[in-house]
Amino acid sequence: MSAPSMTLYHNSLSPFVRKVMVLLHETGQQDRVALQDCVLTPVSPDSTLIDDNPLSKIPALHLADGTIIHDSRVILDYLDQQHVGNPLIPREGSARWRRLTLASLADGIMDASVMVRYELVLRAPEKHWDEWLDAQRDKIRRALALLEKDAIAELTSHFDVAAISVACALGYVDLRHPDLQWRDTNPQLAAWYFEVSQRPSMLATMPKV
Ligand code: 99T
Repeated sequence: MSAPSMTLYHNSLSPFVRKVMVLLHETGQQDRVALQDCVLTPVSPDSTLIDDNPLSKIPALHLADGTIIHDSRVILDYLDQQHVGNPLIPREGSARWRRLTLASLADGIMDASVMVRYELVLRAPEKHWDEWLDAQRDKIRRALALLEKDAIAELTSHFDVAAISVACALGYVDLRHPDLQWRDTNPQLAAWYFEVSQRPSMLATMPKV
């Protein structure tokens, strides 16, 4: 086994990082990447990361030649072009736009979930903006309802960028917002998630609290 040639700014609690890690596992590339752990929030940036990503957001990927790639969508695209197996992001055609749109919906669930998390843990309780929190939670609920109604067959068909992204979004909702009890209203999505959670790539990338 050769030494890792890339470094990934990483935290196991980040669903965006997890997408990258799951893709690495699914495509057999996990040994190519060294992990640089970061602990950060919007109000406490990571000083090392800032040199590579002025936004101080993870994930960011440092390539052997010094090139920096972010955000998670760009990293997934890059890594999916570095292996010889079947692509996990369709290269062209209507499948490409559909699968990327499902992945984008999942990213939106992550974004809203992270916003809620930051509001709840970083701001004093008396400053919490309840209307805004509810609006973020509504985004999550609506996105999950759409997946339940329209996307189960597509998610089941193969474990690609769309399915990886949805699985990581659900894992994060479970981690940070179990109060949403999303399984109660989305039983098919819950059954699908139960199945894919058993994949080695998902088991190997469980958040370490
Ligand atoms: O916003 C910040 O300054 C720090 N936050 C992050 O870096 C989060 C970590 S999830 N990452 C993103 O927001 C990346 C979003 C980007 N569009 C992408 O990569 O796709 C932290 C979750 C937690 O701690 O609970």
